Amino acid sequence: MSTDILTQITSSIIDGKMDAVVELTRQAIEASLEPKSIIDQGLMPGITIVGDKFAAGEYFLPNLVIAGTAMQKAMALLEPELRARQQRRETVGKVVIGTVKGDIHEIGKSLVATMLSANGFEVFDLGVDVPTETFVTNVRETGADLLGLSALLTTTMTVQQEVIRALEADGIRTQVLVIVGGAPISQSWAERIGADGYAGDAIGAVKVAQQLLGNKRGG
Ligand code: B12
Repeated sequence: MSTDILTQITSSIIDGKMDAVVELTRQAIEASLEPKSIIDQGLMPGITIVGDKFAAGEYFLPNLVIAGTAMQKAMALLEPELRARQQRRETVGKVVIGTVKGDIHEIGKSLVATMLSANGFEVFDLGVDVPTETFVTNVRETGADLLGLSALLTTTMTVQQEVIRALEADGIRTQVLVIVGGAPISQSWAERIGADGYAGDAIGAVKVAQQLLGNKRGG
């Protein structure tokens, strides 16, 4: 019965049945399943398959948005349970993310934040139109491993460079890995401004984040 609910959670994520994901998660909690098992054996396998299907061109952006939102809603139910059990999920790393100053494009940044969170990162989403100094302060205060900067406008992409300079001026650039993204952003832009990584979509962002952190920890 318990494995049944978990399997159903997995397939509901894959099929994009958002209400079913939430309802099954609620049922699993009521059936006293461990929150950690619900995440690791129910939700995670689903979101991983959705990511793979997106990468293979079999799924499209709406699939990713729906699955990500379903996962986020289910996690909102599970977080209090985890806290009550002092069983907070081990996080892969801390990420501060936001859309740079002057830019209010939010959808892509939020999708990247959701996918990182779904993959075990602790995410501090600062929102949109984020002042450069706010990025610096939050990186310092959270002790973030990674900083994600989103920019959708050719007029705001230069602000990514400004943030990197501000981190340098603050003396914390070496403590944090910076990844950049957004429609006008490219690998060569990332290299030019001294960012550590670039990804063109949310799945790529997760891969780059995992790789960079693996390298950092591996020495
Ligand atoms: C929706 C949209 C809006 C909405 C935003 C709503 C919201 N709440 O987000 C509204 C209507 C508000 C808007 C406003 C404007 N927009 Co607009 N907008 C778009 C549009 C159509 C889609 C953007 C989007 O959400 N895409 C879907 C998401 C999922 O994709 P994405 O953002 O690219 O994100 C993915 C990747 O880039 C990457 N990624 C994103 N962020 C990050 C971060 C990291 C760290 C990493 C690793 C990866 C990553 O992963 C994401 C997920 O796959 C684009 C066109 C386009 N094709 O991009 C124009 C576009 C970006 N907008 C444009 C413009 C000009 C504007 C305005 C200036 C219009 C105006 N004259 O007022 C204003 C700007 C306001 C401001 N100051 O920011 C231009 C930019 C042109 C340019 N080169 O500068 C575009 C390209 C349209 C065009 N072809 O002219 N916009």
